[in-house]
Amino acid sequence: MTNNFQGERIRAETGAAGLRFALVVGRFNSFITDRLLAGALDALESAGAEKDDITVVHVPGSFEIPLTAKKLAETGRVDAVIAIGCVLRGETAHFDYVAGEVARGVQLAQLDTGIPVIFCVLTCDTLEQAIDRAGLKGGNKGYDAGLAAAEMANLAKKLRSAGGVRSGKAAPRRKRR
Ligand code: INI
Repeated sequence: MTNNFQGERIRAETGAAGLRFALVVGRFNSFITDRLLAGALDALESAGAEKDDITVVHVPGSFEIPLTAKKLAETGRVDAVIAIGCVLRGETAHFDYVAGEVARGVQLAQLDTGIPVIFCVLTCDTLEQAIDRAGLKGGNKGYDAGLAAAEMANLAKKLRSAGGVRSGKAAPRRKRR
């Protein structure tokens, strides 16, 4: 159906050269978050990001991620932020509060600042599920987040730049007098 689409189609570059990134990493469940961080750094560097253009900030747990991500985005010195955490379901409702608030806060951080904040916070029922997503069966979600950060950084830049999007319907032509 989209094959014969005639309008404007925007695709962002996926390279990370010349772009600046900040990664906010929760120390809680660091056995998992360290691996997600390694995956994200691997993806960014494979995509061409320079080490000097990457800042890693450690915070106690996932609950602290949104404020830190927002402050980093507000500096105007990063093109994308990656939020890395791991929330594991325990026996109380704590999981629901932490998982819900980090998701909501990360979304608010990117909507409030206009800087993409990539959500790489695992919310799993078991440690095994988290391990699977941090380098084993399910791949490494940190790596995926690194790729998403590069693409979204490029897309946000493109949409910000003048003329990034065509203005929709062409203005009706004026008759020459
Ligand atoms: N933080 C996590 O990142 N993952 C968890 O699973 C978790 N649990 O289960 O409690 C967790 N709690 C700490 C929380 O993020 C804050 O650091 C803490 O409440 C201080 O504000």
